[in-house]
Amino acid sequence: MRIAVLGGDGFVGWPTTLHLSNLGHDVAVVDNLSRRWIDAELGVQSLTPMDSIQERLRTWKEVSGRTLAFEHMDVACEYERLKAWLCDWRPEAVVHLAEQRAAPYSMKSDRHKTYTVSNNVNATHNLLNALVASGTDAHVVHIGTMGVYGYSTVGASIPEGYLNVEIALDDGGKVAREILHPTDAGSIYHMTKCLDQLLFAFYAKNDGLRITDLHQGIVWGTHTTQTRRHEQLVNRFDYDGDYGTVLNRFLIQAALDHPLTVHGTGGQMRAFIHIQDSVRCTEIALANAPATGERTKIFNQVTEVHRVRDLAALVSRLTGVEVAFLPNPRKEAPENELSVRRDQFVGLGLEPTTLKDGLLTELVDVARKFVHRVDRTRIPSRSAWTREIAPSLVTNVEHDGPLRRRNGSAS
Ligand code: USQ
Repeated sequence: MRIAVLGGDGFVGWPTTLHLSNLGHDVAVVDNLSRRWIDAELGVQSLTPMDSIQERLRTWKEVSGRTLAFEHMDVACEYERLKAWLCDWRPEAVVHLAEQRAAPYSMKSDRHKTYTVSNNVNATHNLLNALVASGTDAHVVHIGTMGVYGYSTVGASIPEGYLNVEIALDDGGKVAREILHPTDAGSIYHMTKCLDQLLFAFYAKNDGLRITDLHQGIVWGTHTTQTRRHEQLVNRFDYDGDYGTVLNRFLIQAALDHPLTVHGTGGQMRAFIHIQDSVRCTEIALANAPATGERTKIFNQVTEVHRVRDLAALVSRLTGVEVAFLPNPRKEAPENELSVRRDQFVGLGLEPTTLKDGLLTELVDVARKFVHRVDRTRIPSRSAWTREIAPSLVTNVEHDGPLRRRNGSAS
């Protein structure tokens, strides 16, 4: 299949690209390299030493004999170019990851909110619009988030995208309907993924676009089988307070002997998936496209559910590093329950990598190996969800450099 991976230079995009290329697909990476610019803006770098995209492509060709096309393009801003490129390259599938994916980054300031909304929503809409306008019948596989549902429960597992409801009629009767599960975003970033869902529903209904939306949990791990094939193919690993996700952060903190930074009581329950399973899920989704005219297919892309403080306790037990309970920079429920349906991927052959199997390898192969590259001052999460929360972060973390404050909000 001819597959375009939009955002193919990112944390999930790069291993996805290699995985699909290795399966024999003809793959093009489309990326504006914004993640590299954001590293420069934040003054951080990936824990793992990453090469340029051109070097990565050259190395892949050397290792696998397979060529990857590369288009340096901003799909959120260059609509006409995107349309022309689709006409020219004619993908049969598009994997869409061309979105700003960090919740804390999206909440840093009003500028970051505006950037995240305009980048993410325009990228999605430009893609759908250009597919229709160019007459490209490509299956769109979008990497969405579990965060569209929110993380609360009424005691029922979260279904895969759609909810059965009964509506009371004016005449006293009742009618059954299946609706998109209501959204409850916890950050501007998560909200953009909620808006994406509405765009998908519209374009599937109006134009018959074939779309799959993958509601992914928190991805942990670094390597996949393909990124391990050469040191220059290594995946990025974010540990900083904006882009580092919770379990990967705990692992690098443990390697540094830095107290594990639990927000609040750590009672937050979240869904997780290993990076190897993430790329496998995309492969499965591509092989199971909806038919023209079918509604958007939605999968919950998660393999395990854990509470943040339990993860911290697990890493602490493995390494002897202490746990620090810090003021929470986010506006989120201090404690929640989470139960998620995930039958579809397992039914289609996914064999999950569990924390039990992968955690130690990750600690030894990645965190301890590259610990010398860490800037400890980048570890604290300084992005406050509200002005009221910001002052509590001043005393937030040990081992910290000076905290800059702007307009009453920490940055
Ligand atoms: N947390 C800590 N300590 C830390 C970092 C995070 O206690 O040092 C807590 C947060 O307060 C939050 C939970 O851990 O309650 C998860 O935070 P996270 O940064 O690991 O994940 P999140 O911001 O939710 O976003 C990540 C990805 C995003 C993806 C999402 C899936 O960055 O792209 O969509 O996970 S989900 O969480 O299921 O919505």
